[in-house]
Amino acid sequence: MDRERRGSWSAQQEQRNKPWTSSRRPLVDFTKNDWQTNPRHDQSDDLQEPPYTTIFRSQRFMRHMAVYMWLEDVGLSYKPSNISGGGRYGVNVRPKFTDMLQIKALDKQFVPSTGMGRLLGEDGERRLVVVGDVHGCKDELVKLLHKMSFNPKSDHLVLAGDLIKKGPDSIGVIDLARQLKASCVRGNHEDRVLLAYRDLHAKHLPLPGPMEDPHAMIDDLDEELFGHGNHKDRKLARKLDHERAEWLRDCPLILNVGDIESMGEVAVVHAGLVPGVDLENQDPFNVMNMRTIDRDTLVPSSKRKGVAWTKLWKLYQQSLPHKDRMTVIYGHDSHRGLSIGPYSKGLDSGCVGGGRLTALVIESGEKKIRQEIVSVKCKDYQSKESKKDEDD
Ligand SMILES: [Mn+2]
Repeated sequence: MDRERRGSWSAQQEQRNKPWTSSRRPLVDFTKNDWQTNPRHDQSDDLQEPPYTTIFRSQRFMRHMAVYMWLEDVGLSYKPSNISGGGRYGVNVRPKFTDMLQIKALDKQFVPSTGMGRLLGEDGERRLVVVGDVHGCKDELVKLLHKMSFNPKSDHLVLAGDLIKKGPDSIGVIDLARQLKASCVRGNHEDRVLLAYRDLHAKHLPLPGPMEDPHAMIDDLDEELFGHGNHKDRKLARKLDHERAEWLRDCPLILNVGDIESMGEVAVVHAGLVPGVDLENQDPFNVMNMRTIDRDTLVPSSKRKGVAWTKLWKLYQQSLPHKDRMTVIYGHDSHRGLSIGPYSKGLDSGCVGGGRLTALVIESGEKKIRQEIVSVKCKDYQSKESKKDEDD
């Protein structure tokens, strides 16, 4: 079918009158676009082809192509200048979330510092300890803190999201974190469990899912087939009491640690940040789920395949003056595992699946800040099946 006939309204009607089963065309073909019906769009102008052959033959074009292909080759096709000035990517028009805290600033007393005036702890230098995805592995968290002789009076613990789910003792991890007065950020698993918690305690139940009897009683939420969320999220949500749920809800999306010498401004998030977008405007879904950024469109994605967001993050930071650079500490990507770069520190080393639980320890000092990685081996709490199915 030629282009004109395909786009014309009468052709669409004709197609529409046929039984839909006989049509092999995608549904999008049946929608009517403005350019198809509005005479303002003069098709003869819009569709006129530029003289491509002349462009292709020009020397300047050939030269640009050669440089572009070289940049592609060395992985530098990303142009930071595209996203300066407040940023354009990853900023969706979205509703304001009222039950989620976007940013929290870490109390100044916990920020590692240098110089004679720095605060000292009970047993010497103060430390900031950031731990990646604990996923309910309470024993391992205890072992890790023990290994670094963690002292809650001089050290401060930050959990980089996904404290809960998958592992044996999510409630125990929350309780330990509260007892240690730890800071935290919201991971994709906290987010889902909090949504399930909200649904469980809502005065009005959400509409039933497609697999559910619309007259089902509340007890049927036990059914694994219930159309909303995941039964594992609901199972944990049911175990949460009001105080624990409130504590989780208070974990911000982004913990702004502040300036640390030699690291610049430091932020802790669960999955990642989109380069060039202010912290206030970072999209919550991306912050909790992203792993890669599409090289062509610069759209962030939770997919594993593609360019790691940290690669573009690093290029972007290097394009900024030193004083404006930012380091992100994150978790979420157990497939990449421990991943320490100059501007990003990835700490999810797959504890719950039999990997390690890892901490980045940042220590104050008279002359300089010290950074150290400490980790412990974990038991394997996951079946082969759930390793394949589950998200980080
Ligand atoms: Mn995660």
